[in-house]
Amino acid sequence: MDARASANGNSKILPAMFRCRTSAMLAFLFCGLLLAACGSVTWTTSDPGESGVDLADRLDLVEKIGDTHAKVLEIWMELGRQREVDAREMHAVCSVQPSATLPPDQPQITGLILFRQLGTGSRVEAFFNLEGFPAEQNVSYRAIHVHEFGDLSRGCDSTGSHYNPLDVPHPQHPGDFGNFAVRNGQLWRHRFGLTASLAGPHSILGRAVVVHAGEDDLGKGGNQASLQNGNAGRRLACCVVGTSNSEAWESLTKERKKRRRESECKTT
Ligand SMILES: [Cu+2]
Ligand SMILES: [Zn+2]
Repeated sequence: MDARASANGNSKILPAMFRCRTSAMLAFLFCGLLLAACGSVTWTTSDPGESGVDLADRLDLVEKIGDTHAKVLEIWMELGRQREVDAREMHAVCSVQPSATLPPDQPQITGLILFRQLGTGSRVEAFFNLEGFPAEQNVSYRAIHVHEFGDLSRGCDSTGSHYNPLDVPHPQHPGDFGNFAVRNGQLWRHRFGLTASLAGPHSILGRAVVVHAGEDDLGKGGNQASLQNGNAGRRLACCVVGTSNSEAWESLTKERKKRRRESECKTT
């Protein structure tokens, strides 16, 4: 068995193990509730002289078992719904525009940033496809981060600081995407394993992504600003992250494959 087959096998075994464990927990819960129901009836019928209440007690027991069954069923269905939510593929898009407060002599950056997450427990991957940087032959590096607010009322200046829900120093913020190489005025990059999330309490949906003029010093600048924002410089362009369907992601995936084929042809 090769490594991929083994990985597939594991991916099938793990949900099966989860189901078994969940079923066992539910069975345990059901038995516990049943015993509690029986226990309460046994206690009420412990006096042998009260034979006249036997039928009523039995009806009470049947009703309690029915209630217990309904509760277990409800829990089971809720777990099923939760599993569906956890496994749902999520997409988001951010349409980058130059900051409204940017002086006209600055680079006018436009483009798309696409996000995909294959379930609430998965890491995010993203496509960055931007243009409008100075068309220099030399490679330059630009920082991109998620900022706290999706407020573009004063251009990128109103997006606040880096999104920092856990109150940690830069560059440990969930939207610290780091530096991106720019060649011939373009930035094209596919990144995996990002710690940002499209779901849950720390979702980046509705927050801004900011493209900076400079390079991120990744917290090694030796000053306070370095531990807050990486001294990445002016905010050139930004956008607000919003949910989307998978169309843009699929078309960019095709474009990526096409580019890869072209570069392979050039090298052979
Ligand atoms: Cu930033
Ligand atoms: Zn940061």
